[in-house]
Amino acid sequence: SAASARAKNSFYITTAIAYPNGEPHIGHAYEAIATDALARFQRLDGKDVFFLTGTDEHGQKMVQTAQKENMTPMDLATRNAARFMEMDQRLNVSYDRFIRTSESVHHQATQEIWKRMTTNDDIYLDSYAGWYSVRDEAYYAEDETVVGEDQVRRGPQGTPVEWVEEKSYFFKLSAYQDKLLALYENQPDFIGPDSRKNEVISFVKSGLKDLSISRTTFDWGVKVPDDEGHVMYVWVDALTNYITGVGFPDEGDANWNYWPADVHIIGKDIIRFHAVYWPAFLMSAGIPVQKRVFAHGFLFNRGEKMSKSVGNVVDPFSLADAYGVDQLRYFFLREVPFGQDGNYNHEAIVARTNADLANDLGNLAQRSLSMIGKQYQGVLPVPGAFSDNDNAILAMSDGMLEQARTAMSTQQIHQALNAIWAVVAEANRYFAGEAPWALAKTDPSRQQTVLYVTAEVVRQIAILAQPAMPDACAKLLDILGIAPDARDFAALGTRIKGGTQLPPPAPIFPRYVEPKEDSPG
Ligand code: ME8
Repeated sequence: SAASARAKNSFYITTAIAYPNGEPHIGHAYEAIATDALARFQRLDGKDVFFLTGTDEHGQKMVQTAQKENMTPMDLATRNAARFMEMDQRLNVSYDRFIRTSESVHHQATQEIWKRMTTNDDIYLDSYAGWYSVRDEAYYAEDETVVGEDQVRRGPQGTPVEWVEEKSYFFKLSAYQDKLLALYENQPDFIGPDSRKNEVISFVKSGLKDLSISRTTFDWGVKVPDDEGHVMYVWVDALTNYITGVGFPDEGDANWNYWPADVHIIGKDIIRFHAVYWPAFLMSAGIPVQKRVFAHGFLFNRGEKMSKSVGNVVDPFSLADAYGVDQLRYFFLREVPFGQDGNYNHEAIVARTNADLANDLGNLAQRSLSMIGKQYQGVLPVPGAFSDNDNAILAMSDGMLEQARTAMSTQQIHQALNAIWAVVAEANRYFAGEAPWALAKTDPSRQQTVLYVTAEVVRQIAILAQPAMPDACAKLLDILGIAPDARDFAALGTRIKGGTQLPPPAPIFPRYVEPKEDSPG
């Protein structure tokens, strides 16, 4: 059927939904950029992609921040959700839907999943007494907390916990221990990277307690059906965004075919919610579980964890202004092995921008295309017979797509870029070795072939680097005369056409030059 054909060719990817209790920070930008690169890659590879992002607007943290700012939680959420959308626009993040959990469709979806879990006999009323971190919006067992020298008790992520005692609904998480372990066993790709998978498996093996899933001491959240004195624990509603976003509970909604999600992209601090609680809720409600969760690492500014209290938060807007959007995107995706923690600082961003982009790719394109401009009036030469060197660089270039596919299928974005930049390096060696500038007089037909081969390799690089640098690659493809409908990965199966008139060349990757004032990194 059309629906199953589409289901087979579809790709559903999500970011975590951010707490809009403040402005977006660089960790949010990093996650959005990486998820966008993964989404763009699949689109260019012919998949029907749905990319969901948004904001997680309920919970005690939002209530407390709103109180401090003398606002309602709704006004605070609305103000900051707008900033998240601006960030996505600034960073060229190509989401299909931006969900806000305060939307009424989301309240309905969350009440529906709650009802289904109730029908499955997994929810009961009792009372909770234990530790809660408002900053993490997480319950912790006593043995997960420690009292520091400052006499403050903190949870495993270092955030303060407070004692909570109230009437509460519980989810029978303990009943899902074996089912979850079977899921990890039967679906070995369910959690990536492997280090996180091991962490989750040992957490589940250590024994699961039932989970408190409602609060009564504030009312900013999704109401519990038939018991309005309770609002749902924010994580129940937050996780449900992934199905609201594709039409749940309307299983006749065309977007419902995207479910189950191919991958949830999240940070390592929230793996437990996504790889333990979420599949348990879904199993309880009789909804297929997501295919995969991938946890990226944390970004640190010069080795320190960014936080407002430390005062080293660098906002994504100023970084984009300082270095350029594509330069910033490339830096994060190439520099930090996806799944590991990473550092960023001014010197590292400048080094990448100038070496990989301005020198290696930019100069190669600029030198070859300006030679075509000057010596051939901008007409891309028709090649003669290919030499062994020509065939070798073309073969290496033709091999990029499979390497990138393999890497991207497990979210190894940096590996895909490594494979592409290995060809950039080899193409520079080829160009220097063939020395086409010296061939103008001695062997013009050979010069024509070398310029053609170089243009073809640059075309392939530009097509494959689009997920990381959409705007710069579009400009590069413009000056190579590539039509807008010949820029997807299917176009890698053909060769650039010799004899075509190219537009005038223009520099694509400027060198970073230090401004007079202090730099923001
Ligand atoms: O956790 N480096 O929201 P959030 C990299 N609302 N990633 C980082 C980071 C850093 N320094 N700091 C945060 C929440 N992140 C919940 C999610 S999903 C149903 C609900 C990542 O605003 C973090 O790991 O605290 C998470 O994936 C995302 O940013 C949003 O974090």
